[in-house]
Amino acid sequence: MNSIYKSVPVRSSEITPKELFYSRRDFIKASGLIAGSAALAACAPSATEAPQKAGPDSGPIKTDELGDPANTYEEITNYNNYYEFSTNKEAVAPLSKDFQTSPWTVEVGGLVNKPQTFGVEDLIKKFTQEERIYRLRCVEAWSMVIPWNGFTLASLLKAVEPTSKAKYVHFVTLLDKKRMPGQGAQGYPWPYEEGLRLDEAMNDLAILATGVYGEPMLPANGAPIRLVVPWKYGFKSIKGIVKIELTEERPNTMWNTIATNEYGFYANVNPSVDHPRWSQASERRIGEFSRRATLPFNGYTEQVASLYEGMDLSLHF
Ligand SMILES: Nc1nc2c(c(=O)[nH]1)N[C@H]1C(S)=C(S)[C@@H](COP(=O)(O)O)O[C@H]1N2
Ligand SMILES: [Mo]
Repeated sequence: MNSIYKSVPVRSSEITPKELFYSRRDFIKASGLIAGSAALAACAPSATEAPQKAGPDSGPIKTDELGDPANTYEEITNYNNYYEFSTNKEAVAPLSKDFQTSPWTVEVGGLVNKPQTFGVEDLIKKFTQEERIYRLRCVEAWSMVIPWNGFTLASLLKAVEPTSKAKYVHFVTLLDKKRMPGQGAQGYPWPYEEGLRLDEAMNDLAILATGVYGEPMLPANGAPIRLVVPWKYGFKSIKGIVKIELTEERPNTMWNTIATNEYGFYANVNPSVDHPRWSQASERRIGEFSRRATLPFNGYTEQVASLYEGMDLSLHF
């Protein structure tokens, strides 16, 4: 997780969306430049001239509630953190493309009255499906805007009825070295595991996602089912979930086990608490060329700040 300074090459896909293409051509015409690849590269969009982004269906541009355009489907599905496949963000998509995501079950148990194992299809049928356009802020100081499809984690938790003893929710990724070649890497306590406090898990922003841009989720994004908690650093949003367990004790999380002082349990996006090795004050939105300020709770303060009342946020990184 220390490759933040690695530059991301401009993909042809960042140039192809027609809205972007035409706006650049207009600029080229206006400035009297000759259209060509060098000229196109030279007038890369700035942060003030927000690039227009299109989805796989080239339908209307989707934006988040702050008005920021969603990243392209290309960007979202080809620049990924998924250490079970590779630590190289651009290698995840090719290495995971044939990963079998069906059949797939999620075991939901622990301190609940109604433990149950669900097929992913059943979850999609049973719970109200929604689109949520969320910012994803990686702890490595890059971000994207992603239109997810999924359902609230609260709806699933209510269905299994947590007992009064349940205080936390523990999530576990599939463990299968044959299918997830990155799990052969030494030094990681596989399987990937994550956790939330029960009240965080019940917050309406927390979803289990099964799709992106209205398409079934691809393996690179965590298919068939992954968590999305947009006010926390990206590593909390665990992919390829096979088990959800309600517990009384705070669960282990893989990144906290590896580096306790770098990746806390809470991991709420907080521009005023730096990572020990880099600043968290700003971020690079994938597809943009200048940095932007990181927002407290990744811009979701209104929805989540009450969860942390009375906590010293400067300590809970
Ligand atoms: N199982 C698992 N989940 C994971 C990861 C991982 O390596 N393994 N990486 C995390 C990190 S660091 C980030 S930033 C997000 C990236 O999600 P995306 O590739 O869909 O953008 O997934 C998170 N979930
Ligand atoms: Mo991340």
